[in-house]
Amino acid sequence: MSFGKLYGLPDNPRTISILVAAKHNDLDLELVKTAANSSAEFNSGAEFRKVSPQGKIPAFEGANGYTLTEAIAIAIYVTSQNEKTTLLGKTKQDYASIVRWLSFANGELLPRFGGWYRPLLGLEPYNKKTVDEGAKAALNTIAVLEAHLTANTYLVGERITLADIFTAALLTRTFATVLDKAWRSANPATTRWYNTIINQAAFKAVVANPVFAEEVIKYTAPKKEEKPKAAPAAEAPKPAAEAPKPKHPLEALGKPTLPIDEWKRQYSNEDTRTVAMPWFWQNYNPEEYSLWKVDYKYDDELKLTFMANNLVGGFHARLEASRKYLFGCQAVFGVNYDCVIRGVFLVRGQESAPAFDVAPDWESYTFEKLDHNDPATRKYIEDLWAWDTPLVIGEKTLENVDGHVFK
Ligand SMILES: N[C@@H](CCC(=O)N[C@@H](CS)C(=O)NCC(=O)O)C(=O)O
Repeated sequence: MSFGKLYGLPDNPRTISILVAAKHNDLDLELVKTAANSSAEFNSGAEFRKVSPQGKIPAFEGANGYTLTEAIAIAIYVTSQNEKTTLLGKTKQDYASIVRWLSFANGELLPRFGGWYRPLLGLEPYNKKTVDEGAKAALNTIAVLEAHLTANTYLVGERITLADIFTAALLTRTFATVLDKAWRSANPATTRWYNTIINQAAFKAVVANPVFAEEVIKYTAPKKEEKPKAAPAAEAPKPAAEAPKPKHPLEALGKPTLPIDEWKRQYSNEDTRTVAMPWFWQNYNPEEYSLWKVDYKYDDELKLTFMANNLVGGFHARLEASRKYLFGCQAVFGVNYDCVIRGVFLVRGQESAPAFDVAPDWESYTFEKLDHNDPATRKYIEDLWAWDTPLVIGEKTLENVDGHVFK
């Protein structure tokens, strides 16, 4: 029987730390995939807020009703379920030192490295000066680890403890993005230690293919963000305030008999397979709407699944101007270095371009109109919208790792 639910994401470092600790104890935790975004719909909901008052992950809900937030607290709680665990040290001093490293990893290392890689990943606004300063602060902080591990095999005592598991887990994204080859050869002690920890069976069971960045990942500005060259003063355009607000081309189609918001409500509030989809097929009017398979053109270039997911999130954010005319899901299927982005959208009207060309990166996707009368196509649409089915491409079965709903 499951010990409880862990709300989090499979590639979220804090979530990983708890899953590995649980694995060490052979404790079964049910991972409930929950966005790392306290304003997301599920995170803001009253039910989740009972478990996680700030709407953050990770959050724990025991089978016995006990709830807990804060990664350190959850990791200790899960580890201490095994009375004989060695992961919490032998003495009071060991235990205090373990808590010291948990706190250092969670409160010093992770936020500083996040300040470096999050803007590079597009998760926070990019500003070169801030990122450079973030990098410096992060590297100064991890120097503490390198010094300690030059003199010690593990963080506390002579064997692996929760301090090692937790700190290594919190560094998974850091090694995947900014602690590149050059840094690793200049910091052999941390690199040796990290390799030892991630190669433990319990760690491998959670992170099968840990990623090592060859070079620090690069920030690439979304196309439309590039500022146009300054026009000569004489030709300066009129201030935007004077220009009339352009109408969306799909406004010309008038009001549909099925308001898209009604469908979005069904989708959000009802079980997708048993209630929402039957409702959709009953109410779908192909004269007012069309259905589209929307796939990423450059799957071969995708590397880490969370970066692919980030790409989808950015695309959806840039579709904002068409929110009244679109609904859809796009998901990342596969594993790091072998993943694809697939999606299905409901679009007002019979063309895809008017709804999608509000996003500068829409040309990175292919748009194929779907025939809703075909049973296999219907199943594909349902699978993509229900999030519960892996994608089969040829001989390969790719699991649904993450994604975004545009609604
Ligand atoms: N102090 C908390 C921090 C939790 C936290 O910030 N979680 C992030 C993901 S790692 C999150 O849910 N962020 C969403 C948000 O702040 O909106 C802990 O140690 O568990």
